[in-house]
Amino acid sequence: MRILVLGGDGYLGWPTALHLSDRGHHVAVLDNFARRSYDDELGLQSLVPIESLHHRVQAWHEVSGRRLELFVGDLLDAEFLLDAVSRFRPAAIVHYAEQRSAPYSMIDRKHAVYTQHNNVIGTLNVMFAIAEVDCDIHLVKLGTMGEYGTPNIDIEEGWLTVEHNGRTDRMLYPKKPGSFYHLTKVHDSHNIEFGCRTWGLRATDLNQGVVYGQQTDQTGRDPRLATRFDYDAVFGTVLNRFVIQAVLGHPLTVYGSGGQTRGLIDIRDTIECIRLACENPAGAGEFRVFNQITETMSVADIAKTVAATFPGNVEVEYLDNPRVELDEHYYNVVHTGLIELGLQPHLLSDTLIDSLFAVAARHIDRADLSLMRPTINWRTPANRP
Ligand code: NAD
Ligand code: USQ
Repeated sequence: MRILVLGGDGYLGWPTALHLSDRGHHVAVLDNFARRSYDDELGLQSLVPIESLHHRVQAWHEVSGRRLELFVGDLLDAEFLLDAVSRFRPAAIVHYAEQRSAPYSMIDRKHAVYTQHNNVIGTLNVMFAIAEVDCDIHLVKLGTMGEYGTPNIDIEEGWLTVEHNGRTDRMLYPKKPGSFYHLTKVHDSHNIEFGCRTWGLRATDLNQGVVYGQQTDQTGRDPRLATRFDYDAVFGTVLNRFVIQAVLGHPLTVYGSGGQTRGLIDIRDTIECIRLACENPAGAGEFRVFNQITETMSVADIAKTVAATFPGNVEVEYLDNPRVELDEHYYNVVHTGLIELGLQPHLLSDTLIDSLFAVAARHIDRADLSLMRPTINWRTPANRP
C-alpha cells in the first residue's frame, strides 16, 4: 500500500514509517519540524540524540535498501498538503501531526490557542484534502484515551448505545477531557465523524493511551534510526520519565496520590496497531474507533513497578498535583477491536523496563535535572507566560 505518515519525524511517526516500510509498504513522511521547535522554545532535548529527518531517511535507505519519500511542510498550509496528497496518492494517511503535550497546551493563552489551531485546523485540512483527491483514502487518526476522561461507567470503543425516555440511539461516547490538548482530539473526532457521515470518508480514530518504550525492531538497527526519548515535565510521558528519573537517582515524581489510572501501550504495539488499521481499512462512510491500549495501571503502581525493577535505591515523591484530575476513580476500558484484528500485545515486563534503564544510562549525561519538576499549573489561567 502507499501510506503517507503525517508527523513522520515524531516520537511515534518515525518508528511507524520504518515499520510500515519494512513490511513492504510504499511510505512517505510529512512533517514541519514543529516538535523540534518546541525543544528550542523551551530549552529541551530528547535524552537519546536524534538525526535530522533527511539523515534518518538516508540512513534507512542504507540499512534496509528501502526508500521513504519526504514532504517538508505544514498541515496548516492547505495548498502544500493538497499538493502532497495529490502527488503521492496514498491509499491510507496516518495522522500523527499534532501538538501532543497536555502541559504545553496549558502554559498560557498563546499555547492553548496554538494547540487548538494547529490540531483542529490541521485535521480539517487533511479531511478536505482527502475529500478533494479521493474519498476512498483511509484516514487513520491518532486520538487519545484522554478524550473520555475518567467517567464512572465503562468506557466503550467510541460509541455508546443510549436509552432515553423509552427510545434508543447509538451516539458518540460522551467526552470529558482534561486539558486544552486533549480537547483538540475531541474536536477532531467530531469533525471526522461528520466527514464520514456527510462525505462518505472512511476513518479509524485510535484513542491511544500513554506510550512507553523507545526501541523497535527497525530503530534498533542503527543509532542513526533512533527515535526521541523525552523526560522533561512538558513532553516526557509518565513511565518514560520514571525510568529516566530512577537512572538519574532523582525521586519518581508522582502527582497527587498517584491513584489516577491510565491506559498504557508499548511503542512496538503502537506501530503494529497502525499497520493493522491500515491493512484492514474502515468501510466507506464508517467512523471506526479503537481504544489503543493494552493494559491499565495507576500512576502509583507504575512508580512501584519501576522502583522494584531498578537494581538500586529509588525514592518516590508525592507532589501536589499541578493538574486538575481525579486521583480516585472507576476505570474500565473496552479494548478488544485491535486484538480482534490480530494485535498480540507486549505487556509491561521487567525485561522491557531493564532495557529502558540501559537506554537511559547510555545517554544520561544529556539529562538536565532542572527540567524534571512540573512548572505548568492547570488552576491558574495565564494570559501570558
Ligand atoms: P510528537 O510531537 O513526537 O510527533 C508529532 C509530529 O507532528 C512532530 O514531528 C511534529 O513536528 C509534527 N507536527 C505537528 N504539527 C504539525 C503540522 N501542523 N504540520 C506538520 N507536522 C506537524 O508526538 P508523538 O508522541 O509521536 O505523538 C504522535 C501522535 O500520537 C499525536 O497526535 C499524539 O497526540 C498521539 N498520541 C501520543 C501518545 C504518546 O504517549 N506519545 C499517546 C496517545 C496519543
Ligand atoms: N504524571 C505523574 N508524574 C509525572 C508525569 C505524569 O504523576 O511525572 C501523571 C499525570 O498527572 C497523569 C498521568 O501521569 O495523571 C499521565 O501523564 P502523562 O504526562 O504521561 O500523559 P498525558 O499528559 O495524558 O499525555 C500523554 C501524551 C498525549 C497522549 C496521552 C494519552 O503526551 O499525547 O494523548 O498521553 S492519555 O493519557 O490516555 O490521554
